[in-house]
Amino acid sequence: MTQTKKALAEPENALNLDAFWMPFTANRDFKKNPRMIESADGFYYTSSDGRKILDSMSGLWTSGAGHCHPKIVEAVQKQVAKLDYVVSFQVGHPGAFELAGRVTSLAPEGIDHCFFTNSGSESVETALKIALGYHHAKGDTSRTGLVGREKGYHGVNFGGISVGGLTPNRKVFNGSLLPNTHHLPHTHNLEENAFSRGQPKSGAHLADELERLVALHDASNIAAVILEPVAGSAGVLVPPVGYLQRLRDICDRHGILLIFDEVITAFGRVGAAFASERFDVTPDIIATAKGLTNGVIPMGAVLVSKKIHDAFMQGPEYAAEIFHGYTYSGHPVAAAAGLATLDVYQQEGLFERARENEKIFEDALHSFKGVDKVIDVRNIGLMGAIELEARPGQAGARGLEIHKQCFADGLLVRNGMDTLVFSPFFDFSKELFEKIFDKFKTVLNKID
Ligand code: PXG
Ligand code: PLP
Repeated sequence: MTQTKKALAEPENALNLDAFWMPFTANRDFKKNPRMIESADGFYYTSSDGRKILDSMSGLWTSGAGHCHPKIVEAVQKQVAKLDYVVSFQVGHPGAFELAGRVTSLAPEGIDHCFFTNSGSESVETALKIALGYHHAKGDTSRTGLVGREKGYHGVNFGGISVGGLTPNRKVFNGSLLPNTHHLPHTHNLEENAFSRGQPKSGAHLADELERLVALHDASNIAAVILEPVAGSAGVLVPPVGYLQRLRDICDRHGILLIFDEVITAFGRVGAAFASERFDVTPDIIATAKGLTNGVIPMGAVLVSKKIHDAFMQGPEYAAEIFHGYTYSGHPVAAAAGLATLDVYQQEGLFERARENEKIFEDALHSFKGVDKVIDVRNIGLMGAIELEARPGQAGARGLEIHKQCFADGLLVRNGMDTLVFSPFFDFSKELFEKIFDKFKTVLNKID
């Protein structure tokens, strides 16, 4: 080790900020004035300088049941002392099987099987590979095309950014994206739908763009369509009335699989176990992560229909049916966190609490209609966004400044460029909603 490297490893230099290259962060700006969190409890974080910070984002859409929930903490502590790790290739442990059963029992009718991953990005890659493998298993080997949507977010791996539609996440890698990927238009339309409460009225016809892609490429070359039922990262884009059903119908007509990326929307965020349930549209595959373990231990799950699973179950019984899996698929500590999380959701009636709180949240958000700089407000379940006009030539600057000022004032809000995104805890009280939006209003008035 060089002298400098040794010095960096000394405990007194633990707060050297240089080594950690932070993800999705303006690193140089952050490190000049770091916003550091030391601990969490319930709805609040505590910062390094000892201030309580109200979390308006439930982590990163992850922790709807509240931070450091004692039942989940206890389950994790017990499990890590009992069985820390075992691979899920050719051996197993009961927790993963139990969790797969519990998760699929919550899923829509016919979605009966569960493949474990460690993140949303891995769930997306897994879902896309299962879709391709399904058609291959049926002898439809030309069905390799994948259709995503503009403004879609499907994680950061190569498959996910290929079907994803957020330009900053794609542009540097544009020459290396998966071939044969196509995009539906997004549904964001301020002229027709600004300030919609819940599902916008206009836009179902945009699903028909899938027919155009089929006409151009032929259905025999298209494996699957993937989309978020409600786009989260793009700033809460709610599906227009009838849009998802129309996509389902077109997929059925042409033998195309429909994948819902429910990494954000599953496990209560839209007041139901899955957005598929809320919108009454059942896809063939559902990608999940985040709320599966309340964010406590990284874990994702891909849920698939019996039809898809069974198509793989052929060939000699001694052979693996899918050559895919992660070192940590079905990790025992993550599985324990998942089981405890599902218990908490059920015992505390948290999906119902999310549904009950939807109206309070909606009214609080829409009270910003008509406020200076606010150009749209949109919401469904406990997902909400307030979109601000960008400063001329400085897209994102106003949003970041608001995020920083809110943090200084004891509120964590997430900005995606100039859109402020809210994802409250399921069991919030009316007082806490008021607290968030009073603080936010004060900051909004302060920042030009
Ligand atoms: N799909 C969707 C729909 C997501 O929201 C992922 C996949 C990827 O999950 P992992 O666990 O690999 O990050 C996500 C993740 C934001 C934001 O600003 C949201 C996510 C990630 C980063 C930022 O809303 N969601
Ligand atoms: N890279 C190397 C060299 C590996 O050995 C492995 C797994 O064994 C991986 C990547 C994949 O890691 P994971 O299974 O955690 O996704």
